[in-house]
Amino acid sequence: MDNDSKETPEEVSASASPEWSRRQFLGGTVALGVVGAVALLGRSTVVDAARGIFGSPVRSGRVPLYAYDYYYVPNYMTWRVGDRMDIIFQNQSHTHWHEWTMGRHVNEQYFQAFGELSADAWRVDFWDGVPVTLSDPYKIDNFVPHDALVTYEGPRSLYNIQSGGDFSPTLKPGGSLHIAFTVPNKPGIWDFGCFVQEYVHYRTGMRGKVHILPA
Ligand SMILES: [Cu+2]
Repeated sequence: MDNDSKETPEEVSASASPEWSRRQFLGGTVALGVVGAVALLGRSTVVDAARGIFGSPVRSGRVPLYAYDYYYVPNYMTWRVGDRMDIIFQNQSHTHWHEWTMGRHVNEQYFQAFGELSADAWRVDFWDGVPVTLSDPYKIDNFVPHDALVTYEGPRSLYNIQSGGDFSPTLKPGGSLHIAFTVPNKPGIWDFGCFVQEYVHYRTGMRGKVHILPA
């Protein structure tokens, strides 16, 4: 390509034409490859992989977590063991209920289930044994503490505490909840997700990851 500058305009147009076509072809092939990868892996997986390469800053203190139809912002976070977290969970949807659960090894056999799910979504619930303080409940549909050690600020009736399933605050449209805790000594990659409407939200992309670094 160093010779291009020495060519006359006529020669450039004559020689560049096939090269351009080839580049267009290659570009098209790469684009098809990316589309194929997205179709195979799902959009969120590709995004996660990219962020895994480039890293993300360690979050602590007040961190907003937004629920939309059907995704979270952010969908990837890095925490550090021992750090104090104040997750402000907010449902930005005007029409849908959303929850926030976190764990490992989703029970995929329930993906085809219909109606009520009686079992836990995660085989391992991140919140087991974790002290958590809930405050500022607003438009809470229900809250399942499971095996977390929960302190409730304000009237318990506002939380509509239920039993069964994983630790999961479920918010009505426009709802919000302050979830305060110290990151427990559970380093590694954790998944979070919303299993509302028989896993449809989760399967549609309403999920994310938290990478917990050792203290
Ligand atoms: Cu949801």
